[in-house]
Amino acid sequence: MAVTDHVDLATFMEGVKRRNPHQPEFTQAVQEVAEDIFDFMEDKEEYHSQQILRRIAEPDRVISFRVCWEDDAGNIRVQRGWRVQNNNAIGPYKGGIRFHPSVTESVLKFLAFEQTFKNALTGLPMGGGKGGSNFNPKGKSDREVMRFCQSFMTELYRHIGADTDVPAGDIGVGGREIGYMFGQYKRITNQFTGVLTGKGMEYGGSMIRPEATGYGAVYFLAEMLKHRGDGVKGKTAVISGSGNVATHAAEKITQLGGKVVTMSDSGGFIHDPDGIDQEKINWIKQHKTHRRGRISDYADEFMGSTFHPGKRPWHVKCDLALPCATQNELDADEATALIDNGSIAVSEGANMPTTLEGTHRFKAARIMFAPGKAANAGGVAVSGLEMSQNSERRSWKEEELQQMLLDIMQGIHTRCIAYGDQGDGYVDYVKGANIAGFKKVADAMLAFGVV
Ligand code: NDP
Ligand code: 2IT
Repeated sequence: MAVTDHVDLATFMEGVKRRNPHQPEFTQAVQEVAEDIFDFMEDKEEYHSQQILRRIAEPDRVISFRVCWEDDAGNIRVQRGWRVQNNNAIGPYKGGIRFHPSVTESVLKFLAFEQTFKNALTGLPMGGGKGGSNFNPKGKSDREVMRFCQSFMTELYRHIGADTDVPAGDIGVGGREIGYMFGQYKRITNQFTGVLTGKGMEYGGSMIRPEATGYGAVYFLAEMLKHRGDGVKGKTAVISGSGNVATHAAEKITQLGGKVVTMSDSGGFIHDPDGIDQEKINWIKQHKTHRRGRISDYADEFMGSTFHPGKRPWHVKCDLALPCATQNELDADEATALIDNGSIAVSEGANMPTTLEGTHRFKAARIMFAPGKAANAGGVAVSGLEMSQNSERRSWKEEELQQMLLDIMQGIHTRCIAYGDQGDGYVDYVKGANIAGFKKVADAMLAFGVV
């Protein structure tokens, strides 16, 4: 007879909050998943008695370390680095690295927790992890970024490996940073392995990895619309962010015949009622990624557009909304504004961009709402394909990879329907994604016994 009581959701969450004080992002992410999983587990004794959710919500390990580096002026700078290895029940830990001043243990624990379900949803054999640092790449020279990346990897290298833990990019970590980190890993270990993904094409990277998250988020959106007999063509989209995910989401919306009217960064948003076409998207990519400029400059460059300092774009009327910047960037009132303005679908390119209350409002309004763990899984999915190509020591063709990405996003949509279809025409994609992701990880954990 099991000695463990069946706790209810409230008691479970009390425990999570007690054990993780001052970690609001982490407890928020656990709450959002637990709300669905407790319903699902109702009649499943084994998940309860084996404490599966409690175990997934306790990272396998959290590694934290000091990162020292020297800036161009000769000052010694000290940053914090982390790698959260959340769960490797179905494959090596896998997930990005974020460099941003807002990075804390709580942020990385939430991201690693989410990643565990997301990676399971892709159908590929990847566990969940996330890492990063409170390093701020803004305003730093290339050499400063290089020295920081080398110092970061000088500690991280001992915790990762192609079959152990495979990091990639995230906010503030793109091709340049992956290059510096891969170079340092190779130098220290004298091994050329697929230890990172998002690599350059010259040294083991995969075609379409840069595009995959944004494209995937739009493929998922298109699947949701198709399920209702609709499509992206002719629709107006509001997008936040102007980095990797946002620009590629904008590109795919445009390719499918939609019109993107906003993009943003941490300084505010630009509104272009004429539409942000491919030429303008190319300008944003150049300006934000290569010149490391500000989105506000867009309004000086393109006639008819306006910049709204310190504001977010969710009050602009649209059919489709794609939050693609950061966590908690769309709150309850903004969710209501979108609903009141007639938006029909939201696809989260970012991780947990909608607050818990915002999510509840979208669900209550029964609009199509794709949570990040489903909608933005295209990036890590192509990372998984990059791992396969590295293991095989060959590269697949772009057309093959495009098709695989589309298939994977359609597969995730099908898995969400399997557990999220409410039987009355409404699909609760949050519930579907949480349960489908949980079940795969949970069943693997049951097979391993108590570990
Ligand atoms: P980038 O660094 O390329 O771009 C981030 C964008 O978000 C920038 O426009 C940035 O503005 C803005 N932003 C970042 N932090 C804040 C903030 N605190 N407030 C307002 N704006 C902010 O990152 P990505 O595009 O790669 O990542 C965006 C989101 O997508 C993140 O949530 C990430 O976790 C998620 N994601 C990324 C994947 C990937 O493959 N890259 C995969 C799956 C999810 P500014 O320039 O002013 O900093
Ligand atoms: O949040 C994410 O899924 C990512 N940042 C991508 C992770 C990866 O390993 O490609």
